[in-house]
Amino acid sequence: REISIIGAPMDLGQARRGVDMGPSAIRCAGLSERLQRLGYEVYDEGDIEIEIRERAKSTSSTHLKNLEAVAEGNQRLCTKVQEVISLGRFPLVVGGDHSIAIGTLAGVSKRAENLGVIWYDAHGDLNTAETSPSGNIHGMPLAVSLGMGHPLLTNIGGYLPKVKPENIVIIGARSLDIGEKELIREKGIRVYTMHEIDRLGMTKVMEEAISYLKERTDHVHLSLDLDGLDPKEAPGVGTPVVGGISYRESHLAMEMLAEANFITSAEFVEINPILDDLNRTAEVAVALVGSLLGENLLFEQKNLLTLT
Ligand code: DIR
Ligand code: MN
Ligand code: MN
Ligand code: MN
Repeated sequence: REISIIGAPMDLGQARRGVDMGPSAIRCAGLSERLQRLGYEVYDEGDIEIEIRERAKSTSSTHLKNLEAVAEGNQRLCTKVQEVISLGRFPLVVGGDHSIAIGTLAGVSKRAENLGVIWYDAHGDLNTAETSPSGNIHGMPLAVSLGMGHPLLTNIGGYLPKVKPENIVIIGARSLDIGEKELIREKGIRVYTMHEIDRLGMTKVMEEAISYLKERTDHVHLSLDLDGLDPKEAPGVGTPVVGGISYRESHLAMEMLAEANFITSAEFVEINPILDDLNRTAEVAVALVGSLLGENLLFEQKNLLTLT
């Protein structure tokens, strides 16, 4: 019943300025008030220290951008997430670019041998140093969590891998690089692309995803990249891709996850307020957090989720 908000103002995993202001934008959109209104006890842990871009050049010979600073920030995030978990609180991480999932997953997966992961994203984030077309680490966190990638990233938390391929479900994919497609096939990762969402409908997609994970685990992390939604509804993201998941489909997905009552940690990432239309994308994120944690349109408060 206790939630810790952890801000991760990371912008070093990608090229565009402003995504480090995401945690602030989400707080402005009323995140902790929204959760308090639902009846949770909310602790804002403040922000993890992240190096500023001007000081974060890569020193080693790698094309991975800002490698050392991304790794250091993620190690700090991992430690903070573990501390929050040891206090019995639900870690709710707000970004920052998606490279922070490396630290979040390092922090949450130690307690669960079979952590499930829902990756709600337009992208697969399954690139490695070899396959990445950009050198941007925000395109790599899911591969890193599988134990693939630069050792400075895969060894965060001091163990690897963090997740098994059969415990991952990707939802909303519509922009996958060649190496990512190969990895998906090779590892047998379950992916619901926009094609499956159009064809089956979000209800069926979520029913399948939930029963697939329920058979395997009772601890599931939600990693939600706001670019999974359509840019018409969530414009404040660095790498928008047309043809995305709608606002209502996303609420439905969150409400079904609330009913499944197996989400034990979550992160909302890639909100970039300087690319946004006012603070709309952060407001969407806060509304989705509400649905994920049991908000109901007809009642002031529904049953609180167990969260542990
Ligand atoms: C692309 C973009 N696949 C890359 N990835 C993004 O750079 O690896 N992930 N935008 O969210
Ligand atoms: Mn992503
Ligand atoms: Mn994405
Ligand atoms: Mn438990």
